[in-house]
Amino acid sequence: MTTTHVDDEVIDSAAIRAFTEEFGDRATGMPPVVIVIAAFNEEGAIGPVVDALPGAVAGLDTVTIVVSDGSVDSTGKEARAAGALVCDVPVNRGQGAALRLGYRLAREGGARYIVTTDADGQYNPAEIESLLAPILAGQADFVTGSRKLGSEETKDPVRKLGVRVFALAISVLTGQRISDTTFGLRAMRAEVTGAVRLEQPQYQASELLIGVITHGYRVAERPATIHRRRVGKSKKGNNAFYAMRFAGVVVTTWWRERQRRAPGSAGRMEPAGAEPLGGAEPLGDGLTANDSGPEPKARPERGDGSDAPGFGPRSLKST
Ligand SMILES: Nc1nc2c(ncn2[C@@H]2O[C@H](COP(=O)(O)OP(=O)(O)O)[C@@H](O)[C@H]2O)c(=O)[nH]1
Ligand SMILES: [Mg+2]
Repeated sequence: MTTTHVDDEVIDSAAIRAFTEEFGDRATGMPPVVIVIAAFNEEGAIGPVVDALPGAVAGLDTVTIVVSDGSVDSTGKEARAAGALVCDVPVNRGQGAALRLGYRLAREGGARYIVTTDADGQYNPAEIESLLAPILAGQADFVTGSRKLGSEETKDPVRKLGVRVFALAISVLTGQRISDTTFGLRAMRAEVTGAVRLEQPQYQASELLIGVITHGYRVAERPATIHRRRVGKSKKGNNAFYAMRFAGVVVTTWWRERQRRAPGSAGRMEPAGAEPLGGAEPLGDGLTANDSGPEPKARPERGDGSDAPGFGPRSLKST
């Protein structure tokens, strides 16, 4: 479904209102680590995934938010039964729109760190801790898992080639060496999600990654595992369609970010999610009142990234 910015805001606001009414203090006083999952028709998969997530990571409590948009099965019911806070969106917009809303719920609810994973059991929850570690140590602001540094179950040569080609393309375009650009298991400081412009309704991974890099956040990779989907099938279409859409997002995001950073460009961006949900007071910069996490080396200006380093080659930060 195609929605305009105004439609999106109306849909998000209604969903946030319903979420806050349903979960009350749990929605406005989130623990430090919030795990966000976008789920679409993931009955049979989402319950075990939520069940397997850790209640604490590195000594920090977690909660899981599942954003289910337009699911016509029992995804929401199953996720609630497993203990997740579920945000039901009546229309299907895509994984990007769902994650954007989930980030907002987490950030404005007081999260310090946001972790993403998928509803289909392709990622290993035991690896969350190693992704969060560089952030907790103050060495990174955004950490993505990498199947190239870790392992993958698929034998599909086309998917494998796609991962390599997109990693090379984004590395060349941004100057940040990256080996896996579509890994769904990631960890980041919550403020990152409010600073980067997120507009892609479905193929969101490269928009987030390119935005994070071009805002000057410190990016790292950690070895991680990706399994084959065991229940249901991919919502992203076949390989050719996926690759085409993904390539389109890479090019348009790269160009948009280049324009934003061009000398003389106003480069204004709407901060995502202006209103706190109630519990946490935003302290400018997208930080919430309970944020005491490490500072980025050079904290980018919220929304305009004017102090971010250039697009040229940068030192290798991924490990
Ligand atoms: N809320 C929401 N989640 C989606 C949508 N499309 C995909 N997802 C979720 O995004 C995650 C990744 O999707 P998947 O189809 O497995 O993509 P793939 O792993 O890249 O092939 C899963 O948790 C899906 O349920 C959507 O339209 N809305
Ligand atoms: Mg999947």
